[in-house]
Amino acid sequence: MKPAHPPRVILHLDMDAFYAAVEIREDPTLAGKPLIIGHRGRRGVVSTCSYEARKFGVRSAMPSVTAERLCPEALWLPGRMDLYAQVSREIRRTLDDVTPVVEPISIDEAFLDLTGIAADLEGGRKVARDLKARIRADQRLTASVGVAPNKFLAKVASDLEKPDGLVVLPLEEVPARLHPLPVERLWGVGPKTAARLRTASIRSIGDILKIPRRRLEAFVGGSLAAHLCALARGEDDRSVEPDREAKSISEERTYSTDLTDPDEIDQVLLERAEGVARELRRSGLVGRTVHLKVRTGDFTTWTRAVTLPAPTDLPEVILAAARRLLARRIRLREQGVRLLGVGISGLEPAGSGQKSLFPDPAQEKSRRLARAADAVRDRFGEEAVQRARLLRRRRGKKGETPPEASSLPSVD
Ligand code: TTP
Ligand code: MG
Repeated sequence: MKPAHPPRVILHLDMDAFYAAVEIREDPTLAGKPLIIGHRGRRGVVSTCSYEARKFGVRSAMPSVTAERLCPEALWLPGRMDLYAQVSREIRRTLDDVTPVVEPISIDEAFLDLTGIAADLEGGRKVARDLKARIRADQRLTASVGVAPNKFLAKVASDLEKPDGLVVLPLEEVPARLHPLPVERLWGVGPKTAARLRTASIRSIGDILKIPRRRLEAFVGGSLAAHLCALARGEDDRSVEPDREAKSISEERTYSTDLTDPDEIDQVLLERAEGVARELRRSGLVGRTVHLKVRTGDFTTWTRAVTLPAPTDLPEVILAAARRLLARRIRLREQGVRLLGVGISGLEPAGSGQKSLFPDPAQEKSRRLARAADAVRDRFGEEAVQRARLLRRRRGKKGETPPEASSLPSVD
């Protein structure tokens, strides 16, 4: 008898040493050499490097001075974002030929849902092989691909045999291939949680399932414990979310009681900025024009917008722009706020602009934190990760009603 639902077949693709590989393609004399993409010097950061440079310990996001010390003979290139973005778009078209269900994660990474296209994981392997061959033929670049019954395992699999890997990871192989990996590989485990887990002698993913659940809960709390155990068993039911052709992303809320306290208004502004930033990151997009929409108690609606010097997906940057609009371009007088919305337009794929190539370490840290929080929120919902600022907020929000069908205020 056939099962009611075909088995899920999820593919994760991640290009190998992406920026460096594109540079080597453009100048084959670089092949086989330690190559670092980034700016040298005290303020520089490594974007990525060739696998030859990795042998010396050089890594993405490392300060350039450290990389120079580890690998003095490395060749350095500043990077050409527009070229990498162009290659990324071309690869995306190849992925679109496989299935319409493509979820881009970053400039060189995407999930594809092959359910219904491949009958089972072995069918997925064939699709993956063809896809890699096509990328190699069209782009002269290698990709590493993982095929598994869910996103988490597919992502783990694509990383197992980098570069130029193709790993099919069925549930049966979870003990052999997933359990030996360090706990940091689980979504939602950052350095802090990893350190806490180490005090309980949990180092590998398999260790998570070895200690009594109660003890694990005592270390990381109940919901994170449940999440980690599910991942350690190789379970993950999130779906591949194809990116909509979004022209803008926005979030607004109407309040049954007008907000008057400036602190409270600032806090909801932060919440909306965080929501918009998170949606940008989920969609692999950055945006350039920040919009603010405010309806006051007397039903006057203000819409204001400002265009940033560079596109962003960071909540802090969106919040700062929204705050400026609120402070300088809207006169609330004694009117309370009945509706508040934050939006962003001028969207483009993350990484296609000039800015994100050599980010300053503070922004990079912020982005990393945001991504880690995204991973936990994806699993547990909005409340799972809240910035300290949001937590301090009084319990019992003021009669917040569900978001209106978001209409983005026009640019003025
Ligand atoms: P990654 O896929 O993380 O790295 P990679 O493709 O260079 O190497 P790997 O074979 O391990 O996948 O990131 C893709 C590109 O994004 C990378 O080539 C450069 C850029 N990038 C940065 O600019 N800064 C960073 O900190 C990271 C992680 C990536
Ligand atoms: Mg990559």
